[in-house]
This record gives sequence, C-alpha cells and structure tokens, in this order.
Amino acid sequence: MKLTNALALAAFFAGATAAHAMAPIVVTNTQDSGAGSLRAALAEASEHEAPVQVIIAADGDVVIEDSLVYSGEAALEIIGNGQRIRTHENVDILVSENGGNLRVSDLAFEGPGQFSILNRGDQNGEVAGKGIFIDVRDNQTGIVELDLENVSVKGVANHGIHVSDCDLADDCGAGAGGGGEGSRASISVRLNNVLVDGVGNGKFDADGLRVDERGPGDIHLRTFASEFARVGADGLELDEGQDGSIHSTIVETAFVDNGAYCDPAMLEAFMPAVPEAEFDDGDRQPSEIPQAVSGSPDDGCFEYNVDTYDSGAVEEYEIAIDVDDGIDFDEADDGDLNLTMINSLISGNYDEGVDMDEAGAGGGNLHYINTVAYGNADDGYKMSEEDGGDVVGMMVGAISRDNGGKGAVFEEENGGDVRVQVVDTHTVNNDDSDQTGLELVQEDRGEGSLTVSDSQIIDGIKAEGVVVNP
Ligand SMILES: [Ca+2]
Ligand SMILES: [Ca+2]
Ligand SMILES: [Ca+2]
Ligand SMILES: [Ca+2]
Repeated sequence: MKLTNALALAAFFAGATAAHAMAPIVVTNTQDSGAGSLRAALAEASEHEAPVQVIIAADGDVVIEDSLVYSGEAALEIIGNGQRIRTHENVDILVSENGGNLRVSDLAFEGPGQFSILNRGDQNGEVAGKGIFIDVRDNQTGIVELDLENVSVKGVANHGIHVSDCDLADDCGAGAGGGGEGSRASISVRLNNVLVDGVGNGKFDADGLRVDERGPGDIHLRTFASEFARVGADGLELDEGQDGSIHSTIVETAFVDNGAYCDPAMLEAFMPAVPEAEFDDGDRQPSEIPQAVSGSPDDGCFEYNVDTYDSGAVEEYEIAIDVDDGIDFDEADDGDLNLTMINSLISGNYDEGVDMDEAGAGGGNLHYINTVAYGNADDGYKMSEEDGGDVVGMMVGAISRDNGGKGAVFEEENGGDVRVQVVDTHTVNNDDSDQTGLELVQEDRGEGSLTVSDSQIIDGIKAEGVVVNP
C-alpha cells in the first residue's frame, strides 16, 4: 500500500505542475448555461486530461436549474470571489462524477431550503439533492482529495458534502454493519473556514459532511475554523469499512444543534406505550409485542430491535427514535480510529456530541484538547472499541457539562487495554449528576488505567476493570 500511495502522490504532483502550464478557464457571466457560463467551463474542463483551473470572474449569483457536473478524472480547482451558486430545485449542486479531485475556494452553495420531515426531498420520485459530491470510481487508486476554503453549503435536502467510495451510493450504511465495496483509493478531505448549515433536513440519515470509504484505503480529515450547524442527521459522519483507518484532526470547529430530522417532539406520538421490555422464555410471541412503526412522517426514523429465545419467544424488544450526533465515526475491520480535537465546541446535538465506534482489529486514539461539550442529548464524548486493539485517550483542558448522557466514555471490549489521561478537565451535571462525569470500561482480556490530575470531575467517575490514579 505504501508504495502504491507514493506512486500515486508522485503522479498527482506531476499533474499539478502541468496544471500551471495550462491557462485557466474563465467564467465571464452568471448565466446557468451557454458560452462563458460556469456550466460551460465545467464541460470544457471535463475534456482535459490534465488538472485544470476554473476562475469565476463574473459578479453576482449563479442560479442553476440542474446540477453542475464535472466528469473529468483529473483534479479540478474552482476559484470564486464570494459568489453564491443557488438553486430552487432539489438537485445536487456541484458533482465530480468520475472521482476527479476537487478544490473550491470562496464560493457559497445554497439549495432550496425549507426541508423537514414534513417536507421531504426524497418522496414522489425525487432524489434528495446534495451540495458538493465526489463519486469515486470503482477502479480509482491513490488519494481522492476534496479541499474547500471559504466555502459554505446550505439548504440542500441530503448531505451537504459527500465523498463516496462505496458502490451502494446512498445505501452504504455505517462502517460497522454497513455494506458495499469500494476502490483501492484513500480519501482526503480538508476544510478551511467552511460553514455547513441547515442541510440534511429533507431525508433520513443525511449529514453535514459524509465520507463513505470502502475497500482498502484510509480517510484523512482536517478541519480548521469551520462549523456544522442545524444538520438533519450528523454534523460530520465518517464511515470507514474494511481495510484502512480514520485519521482526523479537528481544530477550531463547532458542531451545534445537529441531528433533529427525526424530531422526537413530533414522532413521540407514534411510539408504542411501552417502547422496550424483557420477557421470560415462553411469555411473549413476536405477534404479541408492538410491531414496527408505520404511518409516521418517516418510518425510517424508528429503530426496531427484537431478540428471541431459541424457542422463538421474545426475549426483549426496543423501539427508539433515531436522532443524530455532532460527530459520528464508524471504523470497522482492520485499521484504527484516530481523532484529535483542539479548541472545538460540540453543543446541543440531539444524540451524542462525539460518537466514536471502532470494531475489528485496531484501536481508538482520542485527544480532546481545550474542547467543550455541553447540552448534548446523550454523552458528551463517547468512544466504544471492540475486538482486538486498545483505547488510548487524553483529555486536556476539556469541559463536559449538562449533557443528557455521560460526560465522557471510554469503553473497550475483548482483547486490549484502556489507558486514559485526564488533565485540567472539568465535568459537571451530566446525566442529572448521576456519578457519570467519566466512565471507563475495560472488559475481557487486558488492563485499564485512568490518571486524573488538576481536574474537577464534579459528577464523579465510574470505572469497571480500570485502576483509577487520582
Ligand atoms: Ca477505498
Ligand atoms: Ca477499517
Ligand atoms: Ca478494535
Ligand atoms: Ca479488553
């Protein structure tokens, strides 16, 4: 893999040099189509086999009726000057349909807005539109790159930004438990001063930024000075299935009020009187418990789980409304989950603030440095690891308060250790002050240690299989 990536990188930089030799394509008007339009520039760029720049020299909004599509495989850079690209139609706004790298600066992308579970974008034959979408080729190799600087994405029904290396398109699901196959390529996403606001409200499971990575290859993410707010599903979701890891660094980025598409206040009326129950063997048959919810504004919002005994009788069932997180990573199969957050805010999200799940070989490495999680409906920060691999965590100058779940959770199953250091950190009033500022769990083989210094864990520590060094 290393050699393959190095060769691909060399090829990319050789290509980048060629780009400077070729004159940029200049957009001279704000028309939807025709000579001098952005659409015409993308069509011309698609003909080139070398990387190409498109410069939007015209002032004013570009209002489009249909998606802007780049079909080249080479890198494309679109340079704006603060223009808005708007549409009243429920369509993808900008698409790189053959996996070409995309770099965009100084542009705003605005969908129709006004979407909600009562005004969906995925009904009556419509396909919910995305803001910026790269579709990776099945045979792609190297690193697929998306770079956005001074960009905003608002008002689309589906994902605000989506990079898909998964052949099931929008049906890939999460990393663990998800499906689909992918290319050998890795994915790199860099965001600098990017705002993703009010997207993903027209469809179930539509995120602010979504990366689906399958087959070999990693996800590399860097965000700086960015914000994900009022997204219908997760502010940021990375799904890394099969071989490969997640490497992420999130700096000065905010995740605020995400995850409310499946609005609990509205959907509560469709819930059964008893949403969960356990039974002795033989007490209840599957026909005698509440059935899956139907007839609601979006039945996909209800998670329905039934476990049965060998006899066929019901052991337990649970029905829950599927709200979403500020940040949600799923890393499955071989590879690690690496997250470093610095000077960042996670607040008011409808499920967890930070929800990390790692399965298969490989561990979780978490650094929360000067981060604040408050007012999230479930845990402030959660890391769950299973199968082989360790959980290594560090909180420095972190705050977790007033969350509906626990302040911070580090839990590990099967082989592997838990090692967490907490320094200069403050937790208070999480889960109604039920002694759950910090929860550490080390199960099965392995050891656990927690070191806490210069910290105020007002709502207490729960440790299972973990030695606490005050
Ligand atoms: Ca891949
Ligand atoms: Ca993996
Ligand atoms: Ca693991
Ligand atoms: Ca263990």
